[in-house]
Amino acid sequence: MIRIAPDIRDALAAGRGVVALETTLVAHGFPPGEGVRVGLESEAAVRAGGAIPATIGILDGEIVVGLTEDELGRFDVSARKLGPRDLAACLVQGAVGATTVGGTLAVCRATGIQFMATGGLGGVHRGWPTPPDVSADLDVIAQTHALIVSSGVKSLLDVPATSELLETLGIPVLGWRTDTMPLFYSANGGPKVSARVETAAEAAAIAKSHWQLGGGGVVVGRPPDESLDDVEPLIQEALAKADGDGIHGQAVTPYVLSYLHRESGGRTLAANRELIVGNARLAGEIAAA
Ligand code: PSU
Ligand code: MN
Repeated sequence: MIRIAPDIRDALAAGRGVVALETTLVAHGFPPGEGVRVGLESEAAVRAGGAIPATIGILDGEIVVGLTEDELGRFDVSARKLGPRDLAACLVQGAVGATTVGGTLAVCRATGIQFMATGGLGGVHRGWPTPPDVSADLDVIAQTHALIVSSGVKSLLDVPATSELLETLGIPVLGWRTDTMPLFYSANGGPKVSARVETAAEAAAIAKSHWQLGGGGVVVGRPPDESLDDVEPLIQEALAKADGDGIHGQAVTPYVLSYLHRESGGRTLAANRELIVGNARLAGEIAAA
């Protein structure tokens, strides 16, 4: 079911750092064409950090670990968005499938990949329990021996509730040179992290001892280099619009992200691209450490 590119297979066998990258943000997080560029820049950033990138998605009935540039080009808006529940149906039905954080980590678990980078984690959607929409990302993170670098939880969600749930699930949230969880586009105002880290070696050592103690996923929250602190009113507008347009479930996040990219005059798009590439670089450094 799984095809692993030779360089990744060799790196895993030799115990070198491999960083998984997802394809949902490529297919559904950016305007057409832009997502592929972000994916390729992320791969280069992982290499610059000292590790091997492994971009993951489903093509032609196979889970591909280490997509080529041509293959990555097939991940457009027509791709299915794959949470962990969606992998098997996509494989059997031969569809193009873009993995979320949860879908990607399910593949990490099957292949022994221990590191991943993304933009923002899924979590508890605002308004819980109507609807009772909690991203499958959280459950898979709790169950997987992997360290995920993100800019915290996407701020279109209920971040304080997600932070509580991360604690309940026993998931450490390490602040990268910060005491608070980054708020995706913004560095400021998030809930407290469980511990602050200053170096890649420190983050790697904490993950290693967490795993030796039988723990699962570890989140490293890296604040965006340039903080956008005025996006909240736009987020509220976007969520109201999504509700009015009858957008639910898996479609909410892509709808809101593209609304923000459009209505902010491209500011959130630039911020999102930069934070994803920066997270990939840091994940490469931690994986190498
Ligand atoms: N980070 C981004 N853009 C994205 C995502 C993360 O900057 O589009 C994706 C990830 O794939 C994550 C998903 O798993 O959003 C969460 O979607 P949901 O809230 O529907 O579970
Ligand atoms: Mn959901």
